[in-house]
Amino acid sequence: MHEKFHQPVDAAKVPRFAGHATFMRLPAVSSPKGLDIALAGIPWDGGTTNRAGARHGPREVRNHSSLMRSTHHVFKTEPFRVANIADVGDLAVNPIDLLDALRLIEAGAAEIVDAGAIPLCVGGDHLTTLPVLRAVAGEKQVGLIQFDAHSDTNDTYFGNNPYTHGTPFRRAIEEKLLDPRRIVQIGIRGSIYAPDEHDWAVAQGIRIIYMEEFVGRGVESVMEEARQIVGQAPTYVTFDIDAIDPSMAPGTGTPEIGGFTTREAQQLIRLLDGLNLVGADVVEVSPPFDLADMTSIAGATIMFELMCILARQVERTRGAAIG
Ligand SMILES: [Mn+2]
Repeated sequence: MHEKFHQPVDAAKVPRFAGHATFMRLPAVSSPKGLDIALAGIPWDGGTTNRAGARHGPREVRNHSSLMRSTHHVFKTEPFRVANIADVGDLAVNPIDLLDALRLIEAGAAEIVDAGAIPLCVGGDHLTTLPVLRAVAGEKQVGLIQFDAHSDTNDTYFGNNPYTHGTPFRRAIEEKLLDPRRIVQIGIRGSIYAPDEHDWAVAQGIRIIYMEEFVGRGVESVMEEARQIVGQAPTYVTFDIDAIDPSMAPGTGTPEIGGFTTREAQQLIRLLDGLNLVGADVVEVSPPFDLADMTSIAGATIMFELMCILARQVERTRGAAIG
């Protein structure tokens, strides 16, 4: 049967462990033109303050994304039939020059946005989200739903260095890429540097939902509030794999116990359905610290869940355009 969109390699014909490792076993394409959703790697961890290794995330997530099948079992959505999706490769990076890396990543993300595709990126450390936000925000500020153990709104590290994976969302607010009143951070926990560490973020209007509050309220209640905060205006979703408990996702740079189960993570993402998303990412998968590939598998599955949400949005938008 002729398909109008890119299709993954059929696992009934070529086993999952064979062939080229691309995201979701989709074709690797050299340009995002014609795509609805562009899957991109950002193999860069130059913003990491402690345990480096997330630069190896995209390659291993590609490998383990071969476990994903064609249909979302809850929505019954077939993402590859309702949206044109492909692996656009890794965005260019520079492992020894932080500012050049940020420029290169922004340029790569801008190519995706300019082609009219929605970027779904795999980091890389969490600083990789900043140049992607520079590309997607454009004229208008966007909202943010952030699943994370850490707020990532600190000011500077090691003297006056403004760019680390602990600072991206402070920079994004200063650069007016994000509307801080439309930011919600979910799953924040762990020891902090000082009692007032989150005061700046709260003063900007960011809604921080600590893990303790999440445990008391549950998935539905928290996501109902998150959806109200971002509304129907353009919103970016960022999923730091350290939001998940290190017993289920140990391969990450800054593990914090007391995290989400992988099942809660899936439930949280499914409740993003119906929002107006301009991009999404999964960051901080660090294969050198992984055990039995469990973090890469979790990362690939989170990516699949996000891809299905984006595909459903593409389908809705296309249906509205046709009338
Ligand atoms: Mn983070």
